[in-house]
Amino acid sequence: MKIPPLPGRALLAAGIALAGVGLAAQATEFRSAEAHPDDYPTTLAVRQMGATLKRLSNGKHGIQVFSGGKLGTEKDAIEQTKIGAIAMTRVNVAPMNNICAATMVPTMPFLFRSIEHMRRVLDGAIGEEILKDCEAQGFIALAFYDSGSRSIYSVKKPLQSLADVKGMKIRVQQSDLWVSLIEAMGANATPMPYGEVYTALKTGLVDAAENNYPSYESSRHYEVARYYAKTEHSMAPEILLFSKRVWDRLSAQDQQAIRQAAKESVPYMRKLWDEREEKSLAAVKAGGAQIVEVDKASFRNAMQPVYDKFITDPKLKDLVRRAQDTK
Ligand code: GTR
Repeated sequence: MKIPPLPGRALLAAGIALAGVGLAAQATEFRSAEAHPDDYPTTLAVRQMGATLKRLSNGKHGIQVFSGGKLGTEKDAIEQTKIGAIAMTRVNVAPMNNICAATMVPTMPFLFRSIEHMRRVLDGAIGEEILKDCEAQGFIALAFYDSGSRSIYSVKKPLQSLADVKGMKIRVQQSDLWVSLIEAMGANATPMPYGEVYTALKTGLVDAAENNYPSYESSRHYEVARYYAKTEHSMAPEILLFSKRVWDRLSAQDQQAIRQAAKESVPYMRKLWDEREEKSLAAVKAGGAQIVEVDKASFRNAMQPVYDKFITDPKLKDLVRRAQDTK
């Protein structure tokens, strides 16, 4: 069937109008997608960014955050942002790995030696280059947010070394890199959206998943997967994406205000994050989770194939090398 061109275009225009994307001069509440609940550090940080933007634009622009995955999965939100149906989204870098190659760099297993190292790398030129790399794909990447380190949690038995992970079915984010990373551990990777993981763990569709403490707690995954093995295999951060399509319709002054508001939300987010990590750890322990120390080297030693497969392009090699060399 042939789709008539005019109504299609009219629909798109209506969609863009609904998205709150008007003329540059118009006041706008930019819609932003968020997978986490209202009290999560990422949600609070984007809300604070909205307040800063209000101030910087003399009340003209703000941000309306749709928390709890109301606007769909992270993959959907990225797609909606790309076409300009929504103006912004806060996602993890993982679902961007297949879209914007440079986002693979901060996802790489055991790349960062500590939270401080990660912050130094992402706050500097390397971080800027990675953000910039998403522009050609239709995204103005405004900032990184912390996401701590990710570890594997399982339903049936505690994991202590790589040998224990062999053959397990582990949920991963929707990223080829993540599939390979888990396969390099000798496990089977099952990619699926975040919102489906609780049920997948509960029904035995997967044996394990992996995440940081705040997500492990707020998603209540700890209620079904009680063994949290401190593999700390990746510090894949969060990323704040603005639609280039929407961006290009804004004045230089508005663009500058948005960039500044995003940057100003980063230290606030980090403060919330550090507090939340502690609170979440205490909450999952109180809720019956067991935190298990692991033979970390056994996991780290298995990761070379992931670097060999994904860090082949000279630009990515250079970014990884410079990140490793950052003191
Ligand atoms: C969380 C992250 C979410 C989402 C989730 C997942 O740590 O904050 O944006 O990516 O992980 O595993 O899907």
